Amino acid sequence: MTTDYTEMWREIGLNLENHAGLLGVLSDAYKNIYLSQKSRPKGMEYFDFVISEVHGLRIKEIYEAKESGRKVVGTFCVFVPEELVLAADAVHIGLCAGAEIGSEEAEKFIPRNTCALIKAFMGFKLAGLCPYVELTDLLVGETTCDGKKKAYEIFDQITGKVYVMDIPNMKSESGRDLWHREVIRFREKMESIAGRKITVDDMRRGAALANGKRRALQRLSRLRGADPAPISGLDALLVNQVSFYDDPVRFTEMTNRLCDELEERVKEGTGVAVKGAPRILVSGSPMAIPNWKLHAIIEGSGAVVVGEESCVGERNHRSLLDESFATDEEAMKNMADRYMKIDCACFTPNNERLDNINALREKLKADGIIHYALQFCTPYMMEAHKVEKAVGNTPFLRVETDYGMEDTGQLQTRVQAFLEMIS
Ligand code: BJ8
Repeated sequence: MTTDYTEMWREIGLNLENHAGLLGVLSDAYKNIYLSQKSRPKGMEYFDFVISEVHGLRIKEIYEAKESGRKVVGTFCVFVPEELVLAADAVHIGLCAGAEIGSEEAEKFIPRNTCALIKAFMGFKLAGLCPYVELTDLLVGETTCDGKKKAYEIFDQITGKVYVMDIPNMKSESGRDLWHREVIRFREKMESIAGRKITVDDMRRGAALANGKRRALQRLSRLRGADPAPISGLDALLVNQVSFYDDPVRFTEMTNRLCDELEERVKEGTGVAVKGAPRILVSGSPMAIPNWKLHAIIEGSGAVVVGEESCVGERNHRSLLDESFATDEEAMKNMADRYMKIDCACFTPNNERLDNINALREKLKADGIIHYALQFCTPYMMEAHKVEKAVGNTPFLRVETDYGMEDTGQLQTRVQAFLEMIS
């Protein structure tokens, strides 16, 4: 960062000492993992810049948006209808965190055996490290896994601004009805936050923005099907992570520009790894920024990650919202339908996920699947068994880990043995 943002961080209420430590660690990790990669597309320079300003310029933009009267809404799950946030002209930020920070603070409120993702969003807040959380007017939780459900109750005691969407456990008729009503209730909540009605035109505008991002990410996903892969898994993961907090118009434009370049690379046969390098599909729990551990290990071992079957990946952008609505009712129905397609392991049964993984494996020509579950993430740990059976003869490795670095050596050994087996 070239600008000094200390005054802004002080005003927001961050713990300046802890925060300086966090930025130092992030910057070192980024240099080691990202900037050392070979043959990166030029279009990644924009994303390098975004990371260098992750708590700088983007926070300044949001701060200014707030001063101009816009609201800021933070979410933790891809179930929260982003288009309704955008329709209310609010800023939408995905708040999940991928670093082991503030765990000790978090463990004063939640059990030790809670997944790292939950500990991190609590920990970042409690340690005074997250400017995004501080700037939000509303934090939207959801009833997905038990850990999140109960953590939101505590998070509301701490922040006083949590709203929870009721997500059904089953995609039954009554489950779908419940969800439809929840989408309407969320729209009303957004109207009360924004202090005005959300019109059909507003929703069209929100839908176009959200779908624009999804189309760009779908394009990126398709391009990763080429051999040699034109972009590393690390870089593609980063683009997906940045999609949760960047300005949607700028993000879409820069991702499409990156894809233009990747199309050229595919035509020329330029790749980030040699043609024929093992191609890995990573599937499972979401990898929030800056959780790059598994990708760094896989790609550091000579393979290339060609896809993420996760919420920071395909599950977030696989389906578009049907924009052909003309009335309020149609808009609500289309939104409810679009989100009910999400194949999160919190549902029972969740057979669509198995079909989606097989389709993705074929589309990306993956040689093997690494199933990734955060420790204590019961839904994904449990579902690994069904995934392994569903992918048949495709080589499959099950990994459970957290945000810490203690198991890096052990993971490296397991991943390398897996890749040798594939070769
Ligand atoms: S739609 S995956 S974003 S709930 S890792 S907190 S599941 S114990 S994040 Fe998720 Fe929405 Fe589902 Fe996606 Fe719980 Fe697992 Fe932790 Fe998780």
